[in-house]
Amino acid sequence: MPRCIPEPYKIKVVEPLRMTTREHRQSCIEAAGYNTFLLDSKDVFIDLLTDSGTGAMSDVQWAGMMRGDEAYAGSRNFYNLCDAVRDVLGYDMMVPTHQGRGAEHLFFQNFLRKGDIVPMNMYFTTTRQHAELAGGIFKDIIVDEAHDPASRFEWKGNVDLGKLQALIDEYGLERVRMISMAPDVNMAGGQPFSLSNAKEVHAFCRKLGIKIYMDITRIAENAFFIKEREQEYAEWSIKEIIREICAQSDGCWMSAKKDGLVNIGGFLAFFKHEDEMFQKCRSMVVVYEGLHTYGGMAGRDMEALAVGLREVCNNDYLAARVGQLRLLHGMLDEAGVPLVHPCGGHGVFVDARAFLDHLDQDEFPAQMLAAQIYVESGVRSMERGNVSAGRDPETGENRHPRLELVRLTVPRRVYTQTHMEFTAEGIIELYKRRESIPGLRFTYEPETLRFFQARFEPITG
Ligand code: PM9
Repeated sequence: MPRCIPEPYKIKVVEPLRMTTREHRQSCIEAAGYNTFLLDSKDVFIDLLTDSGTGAMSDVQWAGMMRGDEAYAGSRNFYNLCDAVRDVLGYDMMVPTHQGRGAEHLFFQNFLRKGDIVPMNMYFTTTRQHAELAGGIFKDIIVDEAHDPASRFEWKGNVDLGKLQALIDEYGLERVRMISMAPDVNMAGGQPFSLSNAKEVHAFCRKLGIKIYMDITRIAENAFFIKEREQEYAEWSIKEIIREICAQSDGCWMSAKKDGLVNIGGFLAFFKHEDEMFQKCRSMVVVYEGLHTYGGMAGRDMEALAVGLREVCNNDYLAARVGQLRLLHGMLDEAGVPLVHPCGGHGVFVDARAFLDHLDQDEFPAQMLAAQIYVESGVRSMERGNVSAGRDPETGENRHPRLELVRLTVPRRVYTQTHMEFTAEGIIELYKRRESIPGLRFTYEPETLRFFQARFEPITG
């Protein structure tokens, strides 16, 4: 078992968890149409559905909540948040939003022209949806290794500049006006890019006048891997690395519910030379989110985020967080459970295609595996495969991503080592009887972001 790294905090408030029987969980998953998003939280023992908005705030953040200035306009907490964004990330201007997809909506509506190509280091569900709604066409420019769960490559989040060049050759610079680069790439298994890759991408794009907008949702976790693995930055502080990452971009959006260490919130941020985009987004935020000095967040939420952005720069916290993930990853790996390697920054990803190798991808192995993990132990996880990828808007066919994964997403500062051990035990038990697990078929398929609300039934006989 990997050595554990103690958390640099102690527990002050506890929230009871309820263990249920297997029979109860079986009836719950059937009622939920085999979709873990449709389970009620009260029926879940350990909730590894997502790390989004599920973290525990610190005493300083809670104290900040009491300092919420709930004025409609010009709340002092807005200015505190602007200061934190400037200080930690380096961006000059910020537009608050209620969460990440609010920022994506404003960004793509204001930047894209119909038919624009949107190259990204792998898709993310809501990001691609908003790019497509604004008339864009998503293209994957991540390195090949990212699509191979077994590859031990340490920088699976890197952009492949050859793929970007091929898009420019095919569509021309008029249609490739931006790229988006996300740290700790979610759908690839929480895999980081290196700072040297970000710098190469920056130099390449600068030369051609292509803008770089980053989705910095999990930037601190990526910064931790850079400090750990990229010799040149070993002595840099996490904050210095974060600022250096952001310096490779023109602007960003963030779902603050992850590395912002808060339960709700998001924003767009830009450097000074992006004043036009900033003004456009600031004008539009009042239509969809709220006034430009709160953008859908309460004053107290902005204060908690201002504190969270500074707190997340603590290397000891990040070492313990990644250490906890490595513990879970290591226990499963030792038992032979197929996983995405190396262990990522926000979750442990099970290779469902290899786990249930008797199923076809159109029998939704990851969806079924997530359902079975819940029935086995009350642990809720999330499908990140065929269902999440959705259908190609042109052909109407399932997209069939190479990665068919179940994500065990660990909320920040919430669970203990024992919870990780319990989670591993349940999955290892399930692995021993994997051959008996059947596939699924849709009974209801929503048109957009289908993974949230789809329903399924087992394929029997
Ligand atoms: N991520 C996650 O669980 C929550 C919604 S999808 C199940 O991973 C990135 C990289 C994200 C992300 C959300 C968003 C959208 C943008 N970029 O959820 O709207 O991981 O705050 O952010 C989720 P919001």
